Amino acid sequence: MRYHTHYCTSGMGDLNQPSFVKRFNLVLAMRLLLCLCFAVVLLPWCHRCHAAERPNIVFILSDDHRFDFMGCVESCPDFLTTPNLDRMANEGAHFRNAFVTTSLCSPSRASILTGRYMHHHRVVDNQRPIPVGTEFFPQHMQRGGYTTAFVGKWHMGHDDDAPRPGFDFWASFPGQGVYSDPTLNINGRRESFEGYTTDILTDVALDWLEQDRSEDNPFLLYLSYKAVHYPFQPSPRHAQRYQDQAIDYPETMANTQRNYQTQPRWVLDRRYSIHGIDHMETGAFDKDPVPDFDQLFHNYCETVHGLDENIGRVLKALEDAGAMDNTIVIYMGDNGFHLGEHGFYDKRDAFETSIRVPMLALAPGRIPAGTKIDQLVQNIDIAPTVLDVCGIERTEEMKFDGRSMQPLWQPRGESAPSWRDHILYEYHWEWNFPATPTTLAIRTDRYKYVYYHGVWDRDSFYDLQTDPVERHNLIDVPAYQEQIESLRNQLFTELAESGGLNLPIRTPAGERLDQRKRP
Ligand SMILES: [Ca+2]
Repeated sequence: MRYHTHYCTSGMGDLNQPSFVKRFNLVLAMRLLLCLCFAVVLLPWCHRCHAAERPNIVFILSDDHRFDFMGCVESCPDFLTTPNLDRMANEGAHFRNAFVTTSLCSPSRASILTGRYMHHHRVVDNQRPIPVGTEFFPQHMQRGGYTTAFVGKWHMGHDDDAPRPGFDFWASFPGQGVYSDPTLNINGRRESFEGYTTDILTDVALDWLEQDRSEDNPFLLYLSYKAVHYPFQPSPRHAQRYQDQAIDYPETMANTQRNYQTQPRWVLDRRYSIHGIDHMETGAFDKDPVPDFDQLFHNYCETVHGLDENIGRVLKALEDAGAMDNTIVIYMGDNGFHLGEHGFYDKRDAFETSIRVPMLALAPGRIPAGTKIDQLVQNIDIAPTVLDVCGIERTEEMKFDGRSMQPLWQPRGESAPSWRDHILYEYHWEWNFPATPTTLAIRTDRYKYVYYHGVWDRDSFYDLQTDPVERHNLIDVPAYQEQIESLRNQLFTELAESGGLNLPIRTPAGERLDQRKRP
């Protein structure tokens, strides 16, 4: 009951200089003294020694947080404030072109943990656990001497909250979890908590940081928030915070001929599905009472605000502990989210607001403040990046589709590091939510070609430079046919070479939400 008592009464309480703060402070003081003694003759040495230390990793994952709902992004709503995420961007690196390989919770989480495409890890929907025997990057870190912890939403399969391989400490819940009063499986024992889940997960994570552990072992904290997944639910202290703010509706939200005349038919059709603006769950457009779109939008922003506040608590705790100088904090979302774009409030498809994610990295001394990274990076890059920065030796068995992003933030020579010039995207049709077809896509820094499988419809081709909101599908424009064919060939050649043309048909499982509310 220790956790229950502790957290139920702590709420958003301060750390009050816990033991790990004092321990780190003592260690910091000793290091400073040592460096001072040898400063004159050994300063260059000290610097090199420090840089060679194996860093701690705090990897923070959120759910459905779109890339531009951070104050540091120009298209962020004016009223939404995210000072802690902005701080990470200002004092660290902001990956301004970060994407997922699949825009859905479980497949994206599996891609982060394995560094592999969905067609390799085989988690193609939200209904099933990851295949037994799958290797996660925290397992490699454990073998490399890291102490590891997982706190929060796992969500691969709905029923099982048991500890997974790769983590010395485990605190999680089955499936999507709840926004308040969660029950957590902590190392195999269930504990009930009272309060807002985002706060409680932070409490549990900070408590784990407090615990005594070997000075010789750096740590990995994998902190995976439930927020900001639908249905959005802000903390009571943030409810109503943004309710009176005017919303700037996306250009592609209205059901007009201009918005839909060149798009595939399924796009218009999806407006009337459970993930569409004109479905029963949204009010302003079809007269249902709750929640209407404005309410949805405001709730989302308030939930993001609570997430940001808790990320601030993590940063402060590391800072108070004096641990920030040897810790790399990475923040990202598991997929994007439309808030009205194309008539949707969901993800899954290959449109920009679905596949883009926020990604930030803060590491004073390692990553220069204000670093802006514009290369195309993806969720599959996380695993190889973390192993690289931690100096974990790569073996033959470690197969990653992504690559280490470390060269992107290290001081550059005269030329930029070589990097991919396009990304691939894949989404597998779900029996539970049939409005979005199986989708394969290739995106360069300017163009996007999207192939839809198993549906009588047209494909998509967008020029993101002249049409960043993807309103005009150019798939039938004669002038682009050569380019379209070239991208299509490249997409299928790369997928074939990677074994990506054999997506499985699964036995239907879970609830089917296929109501179509089309006039
Ligand atoms: Ca998600």
